[in-house]
Amino acid sequence: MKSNEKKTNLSDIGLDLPSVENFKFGIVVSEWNNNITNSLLNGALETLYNCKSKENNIDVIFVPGSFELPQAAELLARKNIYDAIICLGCIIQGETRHFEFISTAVANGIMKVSIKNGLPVVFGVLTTNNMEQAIDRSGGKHGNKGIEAAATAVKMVTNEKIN
Ligand code: DLZ
Repeated sequence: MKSNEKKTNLSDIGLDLPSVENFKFGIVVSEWNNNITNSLLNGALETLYNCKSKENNIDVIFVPGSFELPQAAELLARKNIYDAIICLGCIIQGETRHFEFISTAVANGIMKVSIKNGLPVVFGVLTTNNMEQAIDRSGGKHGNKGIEAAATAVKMVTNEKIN
């Protein structure tokens, strides 16, 4: 696929990526809705391995919920050993405003960690109205956002104009 073609399913960007053999990745995974986040993790790992990443260059860290993703990402960033950090989570709308608070905090928190540390910290967090939408985006009819998150990390670490 050419870079200027319209992509209707962003999981396609995982098909044509450069090698990341010499880069180190941290993947932070929320245990909340772990049926979904495990699929996101599998998609992310598969993508990194397809780009020649080695197992010992990928650290996977689990946290209780998506709210903890920015906290863990910040602690990983401080180690100064990662080229990129990928955050994977799934926040599903409930009956209260909890969803909005967590989604906003996580998105802002991940951006802050990224800017503060000058490091790609990828937002691989599903924010859906229901479980069906989450299933569709974690290996279903709308692809796997874990693949897209890893592909984003690969593109960021290999972009010579920003590194
Ligand atoms: C508490 C909570 C709720 C209600 N829903 C979700 C969710 O849909 N997805 C998710 O990743 N985490 C959820 N959590 C847990 C919070 O992210 C967090 O772990 C707790 O509020 C403790 O800080």
